[in-house]
Amino acid sequence: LEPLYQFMARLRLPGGVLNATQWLALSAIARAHGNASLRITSRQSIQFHGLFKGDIKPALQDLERALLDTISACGDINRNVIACANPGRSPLYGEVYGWARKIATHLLPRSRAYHEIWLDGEPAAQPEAEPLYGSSYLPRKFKIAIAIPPSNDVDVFAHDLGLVAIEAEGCLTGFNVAVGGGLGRSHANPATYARVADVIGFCTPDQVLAVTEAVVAVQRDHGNRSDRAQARLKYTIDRMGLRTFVAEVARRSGFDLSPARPARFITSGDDFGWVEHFDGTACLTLYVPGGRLVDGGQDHLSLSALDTLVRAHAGELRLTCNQNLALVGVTPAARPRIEALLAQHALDLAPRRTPLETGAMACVALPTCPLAMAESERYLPVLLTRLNALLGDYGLEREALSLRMTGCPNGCARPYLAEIGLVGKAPGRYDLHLGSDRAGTRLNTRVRESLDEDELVEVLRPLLARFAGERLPGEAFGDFLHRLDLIEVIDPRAVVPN
Ligand code: SRM
Ligand code: SF4
Repeated sequence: LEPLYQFMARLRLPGGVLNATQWLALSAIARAHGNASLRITSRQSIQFHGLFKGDIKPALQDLERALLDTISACGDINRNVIACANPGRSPLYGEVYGWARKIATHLLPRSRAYHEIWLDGEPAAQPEAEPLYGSSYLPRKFKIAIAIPPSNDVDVFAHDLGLVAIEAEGCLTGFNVAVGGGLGRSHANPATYARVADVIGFCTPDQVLAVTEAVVAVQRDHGNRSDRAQARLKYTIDRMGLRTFVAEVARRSGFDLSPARPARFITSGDDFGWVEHFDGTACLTLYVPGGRLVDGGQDHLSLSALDTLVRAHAGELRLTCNQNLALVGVTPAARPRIEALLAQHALDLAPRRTPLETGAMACVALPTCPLAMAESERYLPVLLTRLNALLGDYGLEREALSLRMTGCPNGCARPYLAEIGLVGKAPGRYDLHLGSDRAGTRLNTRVRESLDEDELVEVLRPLLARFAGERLPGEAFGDFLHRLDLIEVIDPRAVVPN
């Protein structure tokens, strides 16, 4: 079978916002053209899997009718701009979403090629000019995230450009600017590494497009175009030096950033269940195991049941960067009907799962990802059952430990920012990384290589036992490991810094 016979398509969806009609269109497209599943991604988007070649064009045309597209969701260009997805938490939510859209639009390619190729648009009459991207676009993918403290649900320091919304008296005063985050690495190439972004200053809202464009332009002109493994912005910054990079951004934008404002993150997870909004409506965040919606899957939410819920809601939806889904703007009058459907279709899984399960994330990996070295999405439920039992042995079953798994070191589920990160090495074998904080501000450390499931449990057991007995009140597992220097003593020969 020719290996590129079936494809994946990913939506461009700034801020992860959809309306009910769009959701139902996506669901219909997945059934008509894909493998009848929708996959919520770790960057607030939707992926279709199993699109055969002949289905791509009709699928993209159906998307267009729903006012959706896949432009620049992949490729060496600015990707989907992601933004805080917990609307109940802050009055800044609407404004920040507005900025995610403005930045996304500002950085869109001008080319009409997508329309010409997929939507039967008019062929371009003359060569198209790309003012920002030029003829050769960027050296590598480029990612932007906007966080609203204290929620770091977007993992703002994992992206090429992170913007941290700063509030004063309920108003958005601007953004702290962080540059050079990126998680992709390779087992075989020690010159690759995960990196958290550096905060370089503060800009006002009216400066943010200029700053964003300047950062992209410096990367366009200074990024490594001869070695893709060294092409992300994090390597450009480390090669140029942060100070030179910041000066170059200031030169291009025409102003200096002001000093960064205080900002504190406390969590990178989602608020499950109902959260009252300041405008009198409520938001319901549902736990979507593995981010996957499909009928008949034992470990998954049913796509058909969710369609029924979305039809009844008939309002806005928000995808989260933890691969979950929120119904936004539910009025008090609509709530009883939504609650009845939740109960009827058993859609509200969070109260019946442990915090370990609802906070865990896995990348897609096998069978669709061509880069996977090990299982991830399909294996995570199995592993979680085992780890739930392990936590139970020490009375830790209600502990919100963060665990993330990927099928290879590219880091698509951001495993290097989890308290327990598992990175696929070979079938059934994972590198173990330990020690991030729960706010997503500290990278973890690789402490063991190529563990199978039994070996993993064996390594974790004594650490969890000590955690249960010696932790300070409220102390998180990753912080505990650091405080007691347990990360270094697990097996010093195997500790390889990221
Ligand atoms: Fe990713 C490539 C899936 C978020 C780092 N990622 C891929 C591909 C397209 C494999 C490929 O190139 O053929 C995967 C498709 C699998 C499949 O079968 O669907 C894939 N990445 C995903 C998703 C769906 C994971 C998920 O389970 O949710 C996420 C889609 C996000 C979106 O909606 O745009 C996804 N990928 C990420 C993230 C997390 C993030 O951005 O917050 C990262 C780490 C952050 C970063 O970029 O540094 C990430 N993906 C990569 C890399 C390594 C990039 C690097 O700098 O080295 C690759 C490989 C590459 O680019 O060469 C990759
Ligand atoms: Fe594929 Fe690796 Fe990304 Fe997982 S982390 S989806 S295995 S590229």
